[in-house]
Amino acid sequence: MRRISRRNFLKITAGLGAAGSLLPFRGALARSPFAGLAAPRAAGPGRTPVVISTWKHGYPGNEAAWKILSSGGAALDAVEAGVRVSEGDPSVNGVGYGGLPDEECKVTLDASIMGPDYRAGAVAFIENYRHPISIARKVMETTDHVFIVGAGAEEFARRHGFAREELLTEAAREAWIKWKQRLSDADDWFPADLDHDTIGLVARDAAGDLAGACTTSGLAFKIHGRVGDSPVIGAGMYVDNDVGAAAATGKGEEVLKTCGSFLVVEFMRQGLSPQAACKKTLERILKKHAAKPAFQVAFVALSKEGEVGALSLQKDFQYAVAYNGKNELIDADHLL
Ligand code: SD4
Repeated sequence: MRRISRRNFLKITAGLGAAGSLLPFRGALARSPFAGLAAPRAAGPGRTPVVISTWKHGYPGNEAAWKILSSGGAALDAVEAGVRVSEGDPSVNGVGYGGLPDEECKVTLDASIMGPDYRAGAVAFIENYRHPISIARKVMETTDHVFIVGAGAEEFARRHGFAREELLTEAAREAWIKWKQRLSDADDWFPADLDHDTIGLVARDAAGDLAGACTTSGLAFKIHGRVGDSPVIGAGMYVDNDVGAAAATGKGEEVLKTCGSFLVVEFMRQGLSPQAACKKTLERILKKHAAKPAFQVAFVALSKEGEVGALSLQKDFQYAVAYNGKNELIDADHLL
């Protein structure tokens, strides 16, 4: 996997002609072979598949999504398959199996999914199910509800045949013990030294339809019962098939208060590019804080036309973009 900085990326893309204007990050992507995958089936100008996702594990997530999109599959199937990769990977400590536990050493998971037909499903505060995204999809497809939480969501999953399992890995348990040992009066349930990991992944298929998925174990060592932005439609993720899609990562409380992903899509509706929409949304968050915040928030966004954008408050946010048979991990620009 090759990483490029945004600055280099901009250099690479400088000089692309007008024909490149619909293509997300075309120059950069053209340089990175996306091994073994076929070229997308384009359905006309502005109708090629695109996937964008958060963090470095978005890269393998994009691959799984791309496999579906490149064979003509639906964006909804692609986003579910994409984030399931992180959910099943124990080395990703903010999602699914291997996710860091809450303050009671319980792994509680949140997820949301939304399709092009304005349907959505979500679960939150759910334990012992590795793939909450698929449970969220079941909520969407088999009920007229959108959001089921806690014991009710677990029972819903059990009845639909999802397998219960222990999700706390040895590494996550040890991390919890270390956190416990270092607890002090100054602890605010927000350990600054842990990476964010939530995967938000949005995609467009060859038919031009959009879908999004977001899944997380939430903030490490959170208060038992705490739910962040990720499973909340419009906060952690949002799709409007007429306009665009967006997903968030970082401190969920800030994204919740801003209705972050919804706001990104609304700014796109007003005519902003995905990049400008992410920027304006992050500026909205900044405006509400007198002092320079220490927390991280980042967005990825995708327009109906297939343009992508990504931006974070703090440095060290990475996102992955798959387009035209290529996949690329990119260091995002940041506001602070
Ligand atoms: C949350 N937004 O629960 C999530 C955490 C996150 O990467 O994004 N971590 O607040």
